[in-house]
Amino acid sequence: MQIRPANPLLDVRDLELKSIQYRKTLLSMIKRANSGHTAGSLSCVDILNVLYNRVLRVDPQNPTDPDRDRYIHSKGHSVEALYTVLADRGFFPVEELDTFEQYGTRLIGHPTRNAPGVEQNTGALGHGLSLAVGTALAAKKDGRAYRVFTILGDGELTEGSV
Ligand SMILES: Cc1ncc(C[n+]2csc(CCOP(=O)(O)OP(=O)(O)O)c2C)c(N)n1
Repeated sequence: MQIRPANPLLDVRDLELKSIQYRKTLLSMIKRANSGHTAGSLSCVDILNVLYNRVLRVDPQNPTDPDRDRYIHSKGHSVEALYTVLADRGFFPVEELDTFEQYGTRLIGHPTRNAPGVEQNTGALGHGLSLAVGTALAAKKDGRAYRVFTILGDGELTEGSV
């Protein structure tokens, strides 16, 4: 498999600095759009930072590699954090974050696969876990070694489907 983790040379201090920048970026997006989920994005941005910059084997230049790890953003309302990290990883230009929630944008208020790097459409609370389990089962059936990650909100955990 060609895919490598983002940058194994990033140390904890580098990641801390990225988290500060990510927080500024996502707050700016929400302020500019006058719309968004501030708390939910701030609560998961550190996890996404470590996932995308240290853990996930994904390649922005080859986003459909069948062996890539999958991340499914079950708490889809916290989309600003996801877009911020995906842009920083190079899945799409950072400048595109300015189009968040604007008419015609790929970066609408919940994740869709129109946005490069987004694996699944999410936002209906509780559905992402099922998608993640199904994706993991597919890996087993296909004999592939990719890993599947998801994040759910605490309130989301009370959804019946979870
Ligand atoms: C099925 C469904 N019901 C309601 C909503 C509206 N909604 C979006 S976010 C949210 C609260 C989520 O709380 P939590 O899971 O604790 O997320 P966190 O605050 O940790 O980000 C609700 C009710 C939704 N997106 N989907």
